[in-house]
Amino acid sequence: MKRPSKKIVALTIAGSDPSGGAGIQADLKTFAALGVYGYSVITSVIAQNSSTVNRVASMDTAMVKAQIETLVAERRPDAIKTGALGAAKIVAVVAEAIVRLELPAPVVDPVLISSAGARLLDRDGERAMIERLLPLARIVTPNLAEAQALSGIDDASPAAIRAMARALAKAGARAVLIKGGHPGSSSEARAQSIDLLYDGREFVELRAARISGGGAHGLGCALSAAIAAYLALGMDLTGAVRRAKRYVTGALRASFRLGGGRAVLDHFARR
Ligand code: PXL
Repeated sequence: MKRPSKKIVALTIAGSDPSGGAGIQADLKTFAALGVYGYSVITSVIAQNSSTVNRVASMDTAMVKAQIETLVAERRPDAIKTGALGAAKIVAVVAEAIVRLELPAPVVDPVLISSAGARLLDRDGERAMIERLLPLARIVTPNLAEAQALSGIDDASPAAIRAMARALAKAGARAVLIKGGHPGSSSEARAQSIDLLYDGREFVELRAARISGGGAHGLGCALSAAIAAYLALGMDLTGAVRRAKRYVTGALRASFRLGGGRAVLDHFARR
């Protein structure tokens, strides 16, 4: 009989994207690409492809709770990420489980609205995210629109973006990564994809050459999953974020289209 494995395990708690570009499916591919075993708890099922969201159904809270408890009874994950949570009551049940089961501080991808425009967290959920989940977060990874919604700061200047990062840290997140919100006006700045990392003390700008083509469906999912994977492997936070950005840049460079919608990442692009 085989002995229990020493394999590193990361857990994603997120929505299902049956088209495989985002959500649980993207997270599991990212974990696999980075050599980490994936656990996955589904919070909502979303009927979508790379261009349209047709229907969203949230799981009931007891089922979300049961999935987490059943996994943890056997093996504690080495890191956790959360993605689309659907409803305030699911945010609450996930936060409660993380505290009660003493799980690792999660990478929180505060998914509010899909790129196709569908709401993936209800309005009350935004407040629950701020009040219940951010105080537990190892890092929160909003895009600019999500950072604006969660901080209530309705501007996009570099000073405003720093204020958003401070506000989310004040809400309790131990670190904040605001993605792609640093436009700058020079052509040099526009040619780069700049993310802002704040650890509660200092700001670090993470730059990568911008890849033309309008991004890809599920980019944020892959980034937060990669951060969780690298944390699970024992990397420090800044190292995990830097490596994760490099991983998604490679996956984006190899992205392709399945139909008429947005490009999807090649999670297994050669690195
Ligand atoms: O990328 C945001 C996102 C997260 N989770 C799920 C999604 C999407 C976007 O479509 O479908 C399940």
